[in-house]
Amino acid sequence: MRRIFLLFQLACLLAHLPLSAQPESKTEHDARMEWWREARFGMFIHWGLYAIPAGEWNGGTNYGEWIRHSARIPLGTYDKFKSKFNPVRFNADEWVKTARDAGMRYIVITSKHHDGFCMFDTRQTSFDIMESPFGRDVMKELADACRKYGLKFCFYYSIMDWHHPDYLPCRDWETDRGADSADFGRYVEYMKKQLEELLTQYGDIGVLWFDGEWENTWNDTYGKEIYAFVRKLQPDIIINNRVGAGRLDMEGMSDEGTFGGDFGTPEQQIPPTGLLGTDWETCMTMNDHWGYNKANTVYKPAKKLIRMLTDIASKGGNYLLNVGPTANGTFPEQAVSRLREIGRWMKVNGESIYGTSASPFASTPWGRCTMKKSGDTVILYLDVFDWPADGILKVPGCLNEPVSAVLLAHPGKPLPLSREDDQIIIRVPPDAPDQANSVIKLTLQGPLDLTNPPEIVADNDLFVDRLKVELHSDRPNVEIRFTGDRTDPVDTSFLYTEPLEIRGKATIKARCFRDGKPVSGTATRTFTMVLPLAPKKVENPVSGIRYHYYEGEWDSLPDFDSLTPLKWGEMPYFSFEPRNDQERFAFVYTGYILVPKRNLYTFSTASDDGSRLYIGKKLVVDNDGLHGLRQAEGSIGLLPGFHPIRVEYFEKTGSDELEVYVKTPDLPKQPLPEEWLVH
Ligand code: H79
Repeated sequence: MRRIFLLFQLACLLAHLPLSAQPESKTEHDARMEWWREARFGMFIHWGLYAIPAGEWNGGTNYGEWIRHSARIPLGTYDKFKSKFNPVRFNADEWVKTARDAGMRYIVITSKHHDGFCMFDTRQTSFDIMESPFGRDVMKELADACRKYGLKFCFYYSIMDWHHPDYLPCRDWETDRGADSADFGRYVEYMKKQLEELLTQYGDIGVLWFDGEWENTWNDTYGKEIYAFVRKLQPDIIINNRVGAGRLDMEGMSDEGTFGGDFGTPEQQIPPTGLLGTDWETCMTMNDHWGYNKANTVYKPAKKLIRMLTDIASKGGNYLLNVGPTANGTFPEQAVSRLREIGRWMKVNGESIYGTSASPFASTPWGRCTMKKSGDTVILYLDVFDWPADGILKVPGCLNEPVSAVLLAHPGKPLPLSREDDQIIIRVPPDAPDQANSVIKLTLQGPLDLTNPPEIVADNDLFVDRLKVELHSDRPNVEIRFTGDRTDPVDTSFLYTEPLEIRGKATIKARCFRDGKPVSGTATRTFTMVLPLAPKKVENPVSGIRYHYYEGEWDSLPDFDSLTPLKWGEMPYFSFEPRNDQERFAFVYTGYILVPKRNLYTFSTASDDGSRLYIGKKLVVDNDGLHGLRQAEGSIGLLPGFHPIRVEYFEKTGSDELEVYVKTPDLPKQPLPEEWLVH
């Protein structure tokens, strides 16, 4: 049976359960996450047999840690790298000191990547470093060095394994590993035995960083089991979201209602804004490869890396920056020099990174901002990327009394401060002390009092009959006044005291006032009432839906009317079961949904690749295009009864997945119930 069925039941079960199998209070969770949130900056290390070919195979030079897969190297050929692995210049102390001197507080290293080679002493396979000429347990040496220099030691572990005889799926090009005798359950047992070794042989481990979870053999049931297993062996450990199966695309966050571990993992990208209330960590390479590639000598400049670290901290995330060591056991020179430059910057400016929280400003024209609160004092670290030519730095929209400002580069020299309306004016020297990021530490008398507009909070911009709207501001001593007639709020406008109930199209404008004077910008949000669609008559409905199955190669959903389906029929729920091939196929599902009451219905699809959902003639969800698991949603008003539904889906290559969800103002997001589907 397809994974969607499993997920369907699971998502219902899991929706309101805490992430771990053992119940954990928020206080306990915060305590477990504390060192990680404080650290903000870590080193990723991708090291394995792939360092030997160093990215080159049969004339191609663009390979990395995926080389066995991308170049389709036979198992027997790849295995021979084991007898060549002899990194004689490896020195654990040197690696750890390089990370420490760069300001990094933890190291995450590949104990096993997708190629299945184990870089640690394992009794579960002979495909490990102990059987190489080197024969030393580098993980033990690194664990000891991390302890010595005060860094947290953490393991990366790939779920996907192209080497193990029981791992599934096999690739169609694999000749020496057959699917017939493979047993995925047995593979999971192998994983558990290895995880037990990793969690008992090397002392306290900071993070278990899973990866390679996206193939259709992995699911949230396994994810939950492995998560609980790991936490049982080391209760304080932190586990990334790739232990579960709900990660959406390389943006790295997990889908609502799936099993998301302890933090999200954006890969090679930084979220455009902070992600409120979630922990996340951007992992990134300095050049274009994770594993060592000798031809790829262009690295991001240190200035760019420093600004990325700052950008991430200003959005409340961690930065896990990768190094791909060579086969002789050294870090590439380009990586070392950049780490040294970052270290120089961190030595001066580290306090603007460690233990800070996200910027409280909506925007900071000259750069970024991070924040620390202690008692009645608020410290803002102003990360100035664009140094003001006139020597005047303006902090807009801040009503707090400034106490002091200094450049972290010259902590002994206070900078002159003044105020112009809601702007704090800081006089700065003519030249930036740092080309990447000059940090000004601005100390304020708390609590924070920024002129950010109040928040207008509601489920949706659309509604059917009525909508609850709340206005929020966390500022001290303000009242919120609002209008519903598109005029700007003044000191005599309606005073907000309790949630509003909207019963017709309305534009709400809201603003904060203190002593009769406006002390914020104005927030605006428009709400639209929609007419719910009338249901259709359906003669003799039977449960399930119709499907039409197509084959072809597309980059977006085709015009199905001009195509001939290869198969059609009925099925109980959206499934790929009837397909002939794992790739280059499409399904169109049609039928009716029986909705229970007059309401606003919000549908969403999570799909890889594209999908669309229509109710009647209206396109409600547009999630088209070639992409990894991605989600999109849309809303429509419906009267109780039968409504035509049409879901289109296509898959080009790689993973395939389709999930359809529904929510209403009184129903949390859940897979579209099977009982609603008829045809
Ligand atoms: O361990 C690193 C990567 O190997 C792993 N995650 C990070 C932390 C990763 N797995 N998959 N991906 C990243 C994205 C998928 C990339 C692919 Fe390809 C595109 C796989 C096949 C096509 C890149 C290009 C790898 C081979 C060719």
